[in-house]
Amino acid sequence: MNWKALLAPYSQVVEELKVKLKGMRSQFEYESRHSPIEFITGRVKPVTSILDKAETKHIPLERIEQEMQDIAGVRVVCQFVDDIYNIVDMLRSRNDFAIIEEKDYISEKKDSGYRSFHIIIEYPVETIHGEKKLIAEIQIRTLAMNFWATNEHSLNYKYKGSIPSDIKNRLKRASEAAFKLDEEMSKIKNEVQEAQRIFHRK
Ligand code: 0O2
Repeated sequence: MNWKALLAPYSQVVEELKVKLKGMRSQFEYESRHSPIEFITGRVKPVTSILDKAETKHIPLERIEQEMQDIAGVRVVCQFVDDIYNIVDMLRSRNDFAIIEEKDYISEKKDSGYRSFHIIIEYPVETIHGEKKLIAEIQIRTLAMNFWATNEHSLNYKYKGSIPSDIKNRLKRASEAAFKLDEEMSKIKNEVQEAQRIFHRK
């Protein structure tokens, strides 16, 4: 498998999506409006992770482009839960890619405690051989959800997917706490935004 050639267009997708989403953020700033986007990150899945996932999900290597949805992944991190749904609405109305699936792990969190909104898109990328439509995943989550997911991801890596049950329980409690934090922050959202506007003007 020529991984370099296979992954090059995915890396272009990630870069293009990052530019476009950062563009949305700047537009909010120019208009002195609260930006629903706190920060954006993106990555192409490392080959070792692709191979691991292909094995656990029984995806034959010749099918990974069709069946592995997160080879290109972009993450949008927001302050408030409402911001997530605003971004989802904005993404739904764009016409530079097609949404093929939405996974709302916020209204229905995963058993692990994971919360996030995933949008799977089909993105047309220009290559030297013409247009290629690639699948990419946009994950949208709050800072609190991101904090939890980052820590849980590290522990999963450390314990190779089998986190001891006492730590798992702690993670579930931490997920509840992150949920509560998001709820409490939503209640004082207007206050926070007003303070941020004043701060921004200075
Ligand atoms: P990495 O290292 O981030 O690339 P499914 O069969 O639907 O459960 P699928 O098809 O992988 O799983 O899709 P899903 O659920 O949308 O998950 C894709 C990505 O979401 C994962 O990629 C993670 O980034 C994130 N994710 C999903 N569930 C969890 C979770 O319980 N904890 C954390 N920390 N992240 C999660 P990868 O390939 O697992 O990992």
